[in-house]
Amino acid sequence: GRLYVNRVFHMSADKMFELLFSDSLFIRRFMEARKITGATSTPWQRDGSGSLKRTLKYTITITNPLVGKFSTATEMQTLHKDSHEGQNYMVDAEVYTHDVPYHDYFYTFNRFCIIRNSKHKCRLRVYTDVKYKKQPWGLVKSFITKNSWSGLEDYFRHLETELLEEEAELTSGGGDS
Ligand code: YK8
Repeated sequence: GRLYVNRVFHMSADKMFELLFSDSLFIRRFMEARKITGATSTPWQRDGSGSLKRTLKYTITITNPLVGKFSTATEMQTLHKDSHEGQNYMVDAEVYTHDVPYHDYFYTFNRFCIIRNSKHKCRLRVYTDVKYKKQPWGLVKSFITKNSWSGLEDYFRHLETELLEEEAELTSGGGDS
């Protein structure tokens, strides 16, 4: 896998979690900028092991010329039970893109770690991996992997940029940060 984001932000771990994993203005605007439409989400619900789970569905717009312009996607998120409010959060997300070529072979695994640094600082780490449900022919596999990495890199670089913007807005004028 790859580590796409690994940086300290001047905001609390709670704030970071709220920005990324609730129906925040931030995430709504970000989705709009990425042309991700029709997003629906189940509420966070506790499973047998004590973790919280939710399922998101949306349509993504794709810029890769090899692929159709849109794809529906399903994202299953797990907030691990040892995530302590105000401290650290770990969210695993499995993303299935249903309408891209070879969609039945692979999915994407994203792990978000939000680690409290101090009252007003946290570290965000996003680790990503392309996973295979069945083994494709070698050339196909490298084709999928290569095309997935480029799309993911673009996405997470953009997310990091927008988070830095948000951080700047939060720390300017706020006063008590
Ligand atoms: C989520 C992984 C692969 C896919 C795409 C497919 C290439 C198909 C390969 C063929 C277009 C928001 C990606 C990047 C679309 C976007 C997905 C996003 C960024 C040519 C063999 C959508 C996180 C996420 C996970 C997986 C990404 C797809 O929050 O290359």
